Amino acid sequence: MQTPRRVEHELTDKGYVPVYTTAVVEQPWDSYSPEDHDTWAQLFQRQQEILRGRACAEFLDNQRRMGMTANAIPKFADLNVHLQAATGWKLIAVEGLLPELTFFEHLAAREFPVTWWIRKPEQIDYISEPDLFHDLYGHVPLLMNPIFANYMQAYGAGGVRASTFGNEPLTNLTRLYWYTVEFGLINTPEGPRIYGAGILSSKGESIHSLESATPNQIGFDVRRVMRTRYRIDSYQKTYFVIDSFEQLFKATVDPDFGPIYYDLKGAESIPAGNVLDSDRVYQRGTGEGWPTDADV
Ligand code: HBI
Ligand code: FE
Repeated sequence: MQTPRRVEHELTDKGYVPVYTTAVVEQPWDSYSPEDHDTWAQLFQRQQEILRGRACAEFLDNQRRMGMTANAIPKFADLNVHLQAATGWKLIAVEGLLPELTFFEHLAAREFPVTWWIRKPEQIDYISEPDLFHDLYGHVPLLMNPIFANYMQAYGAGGVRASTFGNEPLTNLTRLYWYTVEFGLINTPEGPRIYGAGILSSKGESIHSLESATPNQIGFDVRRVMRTRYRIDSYQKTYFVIDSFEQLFKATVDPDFGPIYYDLKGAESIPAGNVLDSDRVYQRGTGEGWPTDADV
C-alpha cells in the first residue's frame, strides 16, 4: 500500500486530531497488498454475520445492490456507477480526516470523501481514526437511499453556513452528525435497528448498542441531540432512535437550522448519559461501567 500523507494535527473540541491533505486523489487500487484485501475480507465477513437482524434493511439491501462483497477491496469507480444512478452521489478518495469546512463542502456537492487506506491487521478490532473499512463499509450503502442521501447533502450545506456563524453552531452540528450518521438507531416493526456507520463498522458496538442494558435509547429530537455531549473513546452512553429517514431530513431543512441555533444559543450542554423528563425513553441505561470523566 502507498503511504497516506498526514499533514498536521489540529486542535478541535475533540482534542488534537490528525488532519490530512485536502487533496482528492485517485484510489491507488493496484497498490493494495494481498494483506490489505485480506483485512477487508475478514472485517467484511465478520460484520455481515453480526449485522443480519441488527442493521436496518436499507443498509443491507443497498450494500448488496452496489455489489460490495468480501472478495476484494471495492473499486470506487465501480461503486460510483450504482451511486450515480441511484442518488447522484459520488465517492472521492482522500488521505483521511479533512478539515471540517472542506468536509462540509464535499457533502454539499454530493461527494463523499472516503479514506483510501485500510487499517493494519493488528488494528482489526480498533482504530481511532476513520479508515477505508469505516468509510466505505459503514457510510456508503445508505448513500443509495434517496432520503438519507438528501439528508447528507443538507447537512453539508448547513455546515458550510454554520462555519460562518462561529463555534457554537458548529458544535451543535457536529453532535447531530455524531448521534445520527455515526451512531444512529432507527425504529422498525421488528424493533430498533442500526443505521449509524460508527456502529455498523464496529463488532463490539453493533451488539452493545442494541442488546446491552447499559446505554440509554432515547427518541430523536434535533434540539435535544444538538445539546448532547458525546464520547469519542468508549461506547456511547446514549443512542438516539429515529422513526424514519424522513424525520431526519425534515429536521435539517425545516427550518434550515438557523432558528434552531438561535433557540440553542447559550443553552447548557447535556452530559452524554443524562436522561431528561422531556425524553421519550425506550431504554433507561443502567450506566454500568461508564467512564466518569467529562464527555466531549
Ligand atoms: N473528514 N474525511 C473525513 N471524514 C469525516 O467523517 C470527517 C472529516 N472531517 C471532519 C468530520 N468528519 C467531523 O468534524 C464531522 O463532525 C463533520
Ligand atoms: Fe464516519
